[in-house]
Amino acid sequence: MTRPTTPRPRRGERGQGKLLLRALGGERIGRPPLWLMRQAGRYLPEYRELRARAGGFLEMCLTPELAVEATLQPVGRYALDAAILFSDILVVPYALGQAVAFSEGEGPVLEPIHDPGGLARLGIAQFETRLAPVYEAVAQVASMLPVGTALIGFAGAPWTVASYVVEGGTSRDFATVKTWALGRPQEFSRLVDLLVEATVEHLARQARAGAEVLQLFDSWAGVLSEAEFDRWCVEPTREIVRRLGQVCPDVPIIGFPRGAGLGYERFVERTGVQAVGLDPAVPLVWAARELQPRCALQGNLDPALLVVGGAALRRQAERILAAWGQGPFIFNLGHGVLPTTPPEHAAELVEIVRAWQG
Ligand code: 1CP
Repeated sequence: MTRPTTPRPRRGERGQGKLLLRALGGERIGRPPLWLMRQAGRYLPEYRELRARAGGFLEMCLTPELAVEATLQPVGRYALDAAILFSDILVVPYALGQAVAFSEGEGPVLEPIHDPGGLARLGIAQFETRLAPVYEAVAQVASMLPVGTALIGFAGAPWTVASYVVEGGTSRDFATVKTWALGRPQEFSRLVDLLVEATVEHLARQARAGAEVLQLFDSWAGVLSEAEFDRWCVEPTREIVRRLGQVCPDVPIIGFPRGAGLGYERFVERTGVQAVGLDPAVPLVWAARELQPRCALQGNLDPALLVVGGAALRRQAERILAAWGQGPFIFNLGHGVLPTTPPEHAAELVEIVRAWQG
């Protein structure tokens, strides 16, 4: 493949020269772009310090100065090719009217909803007002990023967000949400339809405020059987991608149906995403052959290797680069940075990827 010369990007230009956007445009790049899921977070001492000052986690997401600072922390520390907005997938149920809290050490706690009575309490009336600070944070970050760094906005995909809405927090077996989805699918689809609408709104607003790429996190897609995966992951994602294509056609979308296994293939075929995020279990050769001809790949280093560092980190990073660096590819982890990660290991990874010559 020939490599077109890159025009030098000017500050504020809606960046054609940015490596991330070039990879999402289907280009194979000598040194792939790199960012890390959950790149802002507890493994960084400056994040822990900010978090202690901020008080609650939701307050941090909804106070533009704090969200902006957290977003910029990893970008200031490492030479990453993208910033991802500091926020959370659970701001959507919060803005729909559900009580959402983040308790220290316990993760998110929501007032669970599992029937039409509960559904009736949710609505989009307050949505834009409640999330206005998030869009303000996007606009501020967009004006502050270094030339060449792309800004990613995000949301949870409907199935994953529904799992928190229904279970009331993190689940081990997804028994309540699956019982609803399998037992009363017509009723459950009302929740999913509402989440599709809210997600489109939320992502379109981030794009309008300056996000150049959008990622949809379907972190719990891997617990669904084949037909359910189609109905609650693939189809809602396809609808979100279709609707965003009407309102912000130039903004590429990365889908991440974590744990989808062979289902990744159908996800890529049906949804129309520009890139797919792959978890660490996905075989490298299979993905290069079956998925990469259709869209850009993103992933898939095991986050535990970033905790380990050294030779083991280098060996697997180079395997991934060799397997996927020949096509459109964005280097990333296969899931979020673990809180126990030594910050210097992230710097090692940045060096490995930047030094790679495909
Ligand atoms: O106390 C703290 O500091 C809170 C820890 C934390 C952080 C740093 C939470 C609570 N959310 C976040 C930020 C966050 N969440 C980002 C920021 C941008 C980044 O740097 O990447 C993003 C993209 C998310 C997305 C998110 N939140 C997902 C999808 C990705 C994934 O990890 O699977 C999910 C499932 C959530 C829910 C959530 N929020 C927070 C926690 C601890 C959880 C997960 C709990 C669980 O495992 O169920």
